[in-house]
Amino acid sequence: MLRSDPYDCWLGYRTGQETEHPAWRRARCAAVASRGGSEVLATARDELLRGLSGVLGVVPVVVPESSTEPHVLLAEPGSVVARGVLSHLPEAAAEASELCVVVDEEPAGGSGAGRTIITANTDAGCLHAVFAFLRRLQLEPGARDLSLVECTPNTLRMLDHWDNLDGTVERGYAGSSIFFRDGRVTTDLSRVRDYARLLASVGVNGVCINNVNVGQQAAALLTTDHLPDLASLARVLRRYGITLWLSVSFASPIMLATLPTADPLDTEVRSWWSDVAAEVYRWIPDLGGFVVKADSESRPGPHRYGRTQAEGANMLAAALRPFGGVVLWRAFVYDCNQDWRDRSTDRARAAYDTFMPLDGAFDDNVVVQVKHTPIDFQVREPISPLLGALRRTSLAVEVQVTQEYTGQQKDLCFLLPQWHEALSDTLQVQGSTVRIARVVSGQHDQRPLGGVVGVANVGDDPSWTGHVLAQANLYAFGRLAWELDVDPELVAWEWVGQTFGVAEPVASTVVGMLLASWSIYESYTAPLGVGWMITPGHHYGPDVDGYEYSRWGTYHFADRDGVGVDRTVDTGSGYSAQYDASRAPVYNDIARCPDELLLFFHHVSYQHRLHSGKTVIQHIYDSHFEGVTRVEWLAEQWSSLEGHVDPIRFREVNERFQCQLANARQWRDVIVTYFYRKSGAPDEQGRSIYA
Ligand code: GCV
Repeated sequence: MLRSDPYDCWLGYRTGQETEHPAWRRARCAAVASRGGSEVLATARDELLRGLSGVLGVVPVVVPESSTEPHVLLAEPGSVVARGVLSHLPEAAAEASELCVVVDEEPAGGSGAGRTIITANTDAGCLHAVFAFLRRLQLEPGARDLSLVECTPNTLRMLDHWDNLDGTVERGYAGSSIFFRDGRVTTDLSRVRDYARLLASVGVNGVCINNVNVGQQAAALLTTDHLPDLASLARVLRRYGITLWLSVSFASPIMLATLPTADPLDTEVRSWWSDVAAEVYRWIPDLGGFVVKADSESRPGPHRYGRTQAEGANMLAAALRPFGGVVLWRAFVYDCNQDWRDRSTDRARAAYDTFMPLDGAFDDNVVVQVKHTPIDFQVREPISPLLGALRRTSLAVEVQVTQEYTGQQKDLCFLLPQWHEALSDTLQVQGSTVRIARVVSGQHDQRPLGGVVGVANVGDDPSWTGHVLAQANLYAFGRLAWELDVDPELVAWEWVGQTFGVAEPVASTVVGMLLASWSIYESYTAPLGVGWMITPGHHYGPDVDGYEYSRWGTYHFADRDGVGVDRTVDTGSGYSAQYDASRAPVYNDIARCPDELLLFFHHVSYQHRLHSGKTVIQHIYDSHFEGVTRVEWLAEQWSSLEGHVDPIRFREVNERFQCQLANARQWRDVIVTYFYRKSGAPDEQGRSIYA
């Protein structure tokens, strides 16, 4: 059994796989780092030595680059060796914003002599290549050749923290902020350093440390009261190839400078922002830029001044341009003061209605950050129609790693299958089929900026994520940001192998649990894509009508005859027409709409028959009863690993499953009872319902 500290996550480098394989012999014999020009290269060299000694259990000997001993060589970009390696790559690699390469040079006869060269096209890439090499070394102990090429087209691979300066984390389920405490940036940066290492190991290259809901306290991050501390923090991130970003309030000129307005076309406002940008970049020359939530959930924005989202974003972009900064402008703009009586307003429509008319109006250092779902990260929603529709605007797709609506890190829910299902698909763009990944990265429209942003799921909990198995979501986020259509099963194996080791029965048991978990979570919560049956405010556990008569635009319209939201063109809100030609007719047609999204697009009777052959009401009963049985299965699977997983992690995860079981039973009983009372339809299997 491998004993690992949960704090190390997947970087414990204790896989117990020492072998006498030739490739291993080479790694054991020697390691040569580059001459180590930049700080990132120095980090890469240190990590290589640390990884080799952790995995092999010996301290590698550092030999000169020219050594004839078998050795591992970290070749810095631009060096003769690196240029030689990169010039032999396939053409596809030329499109990459970053590429990592490992080449095993094995002389004929496979004696284990020769070199393993690790290199990349950038210094940060070298660090990512080291991690990729160490990953393969651990996961494929039998591989004769450890060569690999990994490229990413995504320039933005970033985590957004919803951390507040008082140390709380909005929608955080893993303790307090690792960045802020008592109104200030934390001074002990050791945890930030360890976090940066975790992120760099999966290629993340940006971190926005403060909540997009920026209040008075956080607005002051732009002042010299905080900038020296932020500069220290940026220095720590920089060593890991990660840039710092800040969320700013659109009303900052009013909040910090007592200007009477924040109108983006006002000259004084514009020059105030330019001065602020100059000061911020004086302290943090490589700041990524600003993240902005505007005109959303009571946050100020350009609409207050009769200006468009583009006018607002471009004003900030102009201030950041001289310093190479970028504005990440969120598309999460909607009216949160809706009247539930008014069925003509549909929150799902909001982002598209606001941003489509502005396609092409954003400056080239603005990236519009689009949640991957049209409303708000429910367990099941369709993909946002903006992805693929905005063609003259740089894009970043936003996913929620923190499990606000998917079990809050008490319930197991491995999210990569959810992200994969939406983002690995294709779209019809002007008659041709295009991969969403190419649109998001900017490749399809030759836009240099593009990528993926995740809402972070970590805090100061000893395991970072509260639920040890939720570490898999952080790992998976990095792999998704690198390669939008990465295979969830492969990633699950990678994470488990590096976290618990590759030995059985642990590896395949945990992989099986992870891969089943999203579908299990969906089965005992809101059915068939309808969403929003959660307890208002904290969003954990069921409250079917909790949001039904509220201002938030989140309704299910269940009555005695049926349930679901009519978003069709003829009789509903017309939302289905926002999709491309491959999706719009399918979603709009009750006969073709996929079962799992039926209630998102249609209001149907309880006796409506699904493609599965079941009626809607029977599906609700069956999925909720089965959901609980499947959670029992999860708990049993984990129990079966007692003695194979170290006691600390075993106990902690076990406790979470007890909590998940209670939650699933509550969901089942509330949902089946609610729909039985509404519909009066009996369960075909006569199970216990609280009539
Ligand atoms: C940061 C949802 C969450 C909010 C969050 C918001 C957003 O509404 O419940 O906590 O605010 O999304 O993405 O801005």
